[in-house]
Amino acid sequence: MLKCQTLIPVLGDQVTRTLPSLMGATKEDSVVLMMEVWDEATYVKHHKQKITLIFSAMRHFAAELEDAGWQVDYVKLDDKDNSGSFTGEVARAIERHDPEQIRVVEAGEWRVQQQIEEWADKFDCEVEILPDSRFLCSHQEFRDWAEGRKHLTMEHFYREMRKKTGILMTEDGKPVGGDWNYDKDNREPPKDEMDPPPVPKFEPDDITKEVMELVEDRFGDHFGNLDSFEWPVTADQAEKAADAFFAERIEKFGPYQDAMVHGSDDLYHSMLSTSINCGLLDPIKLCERAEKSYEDGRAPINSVEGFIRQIIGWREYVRGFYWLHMPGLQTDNKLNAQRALPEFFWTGETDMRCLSDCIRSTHNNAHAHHIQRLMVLGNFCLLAGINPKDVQDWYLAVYADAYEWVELPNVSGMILYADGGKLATKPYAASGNYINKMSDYCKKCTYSVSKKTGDGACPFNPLYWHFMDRHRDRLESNHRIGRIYSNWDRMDADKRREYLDSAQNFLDALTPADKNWARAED
Ligand code: FAD
Ligand code: DLZ
Ligand code: SF4
Repeated sequence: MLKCQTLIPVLGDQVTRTLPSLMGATKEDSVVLMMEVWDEATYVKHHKQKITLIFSAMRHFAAELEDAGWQVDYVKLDDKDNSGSFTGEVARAIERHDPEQIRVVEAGEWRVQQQIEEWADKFDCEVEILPDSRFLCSHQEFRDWAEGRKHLTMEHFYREMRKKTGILMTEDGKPVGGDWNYDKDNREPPKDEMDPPPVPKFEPDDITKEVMELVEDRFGDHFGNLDSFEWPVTADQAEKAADAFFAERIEKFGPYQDAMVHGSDDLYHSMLSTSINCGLLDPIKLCERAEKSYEDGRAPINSVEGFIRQIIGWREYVRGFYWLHMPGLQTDNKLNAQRALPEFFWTGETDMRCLSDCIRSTHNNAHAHHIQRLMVLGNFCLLAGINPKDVQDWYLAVYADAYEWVELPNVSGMILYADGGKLATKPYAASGNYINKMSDYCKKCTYSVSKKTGDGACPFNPLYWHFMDRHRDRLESNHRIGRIYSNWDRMDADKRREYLDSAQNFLDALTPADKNWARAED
């Protein structure tokens, strides 16, 4: 087997042509190691489309590297001696190549980083762990920013990132357009005349088809539908998907960012998170393209600023937040939520039309857009008091863009308030009113959104007050939410009882999932 000086392991979310470990390495005396491993494919039972996306992107990237003259050692899942783990595969590769050095980019996830940090002790070669320059803000920079702050407000962090990049900044250091944030213009409900252009879909090629067969064969019992797999799996395809977004959809991205339409899964969203997170697209370049759309007069400031804020704001912020609070974030449960995830999260079988539509999209596409994840699925889990572990596992398993560094802060912090308010200043709790305002779901729902309690009432209505009532001690002193309690106190006692009884009846009738479908059984 080929001997080399440097072994360069490239993980499944590192399929980036300009990956720091590849830059500056010499092709002649390096071997790039890519590994399909059982541990990664099953630490949660990922959606079939997610495994297909990662394996296919890895196989295409390996072929691209080989074409560019790299020596690639690619371990397939079904290779006879595959050990099933990153560390096991690096050990085997060391035997094959006898390297003097391992050069690897830090892992996105805490779990994997723990493994990488053990390599220097385990193996008889030097291990260099490089920072992941595909993010704007390093772990240390985020820690420095967080140091001494009472609250880690995303908006403050975001302004620092705007200044750092100069994106949407004037020459004299002011935000372009005069405001930092145009969110107030980005809350349009859906309109009948909305006609979003279709998102480009990519027919599976032979490599992807082979992976799909493997996934059906080895992961057939995982959640999700593989028939509709059409995600970009190469950098060129991802670039085409980005081109279409900037040509056709960014203009209306802002106004309809929070809109939801039954059966309409993309609307004006970019649908680029799967490509950004595995490394096929450069997030900063996307922000620069968005800025250019504004400068060229092709998109309004509220759309462009909104898109850029999601990326250099939220995306960078949640990553910094994750590394600052791990591993504790995984087990935080400050609201002491103990209920099991209902079965319908896996089957989609519920009369709640909003939830069934979001779960349908999740099952068919391994995707749901942000407001569906936050204000329908997430809001339900918060109000119903579903335990954080079940919710984390579900979100990590079912979305093709899910990696723990981005999923966990969104789940534990943003939707469940399980971190006690470190990320969000208040829980994102809402009654059916909000969903009715921002979607067309309620019109044809079995439940009536205007009915507050009793048979046929939208379950979100009583659940909202049940949640508020049971967490009064913690939430009443929160100045952003506390005044709600004067409305509650103004209701007569019978009405309050009706709300609480309706919610309790609904909760008692929920069927819990018969097992945690996101975890393999021991
Ligand atoms: P767009 O609406 O077009 O937004 C543009 C980009 O902004 C996205 O591609 C993404 O990179 C970034 N972005 C937007 N919102 C967030 C956010 N809250 N956190 C981080 N990045 C953001 N996003 C993931 O990439 N992976 C996840 O596992 C994930 N889990 C989530 C769980 C919950 C409970 C919630 C509320 C949100 C989650 N998000 C996650 C954020 C968001 O829902 C997705 O990034 C978005 O739906 C992806 O679709 P899009 O590319 O069309 O996004
Ligand atoms: C998500 C995933 C899956 C399903 N499988 C693999 C794999 O077999 N090999 C691999 O290198 N990466 C995989 N990934 C992505 C990794 O989980 C991801 O690189 C880590 O989360 C990084 O911390
Ligand atoms: Fe969802 Fe309630 Fe509207 Fe039905 S009525 S779609 S359950 S918000």
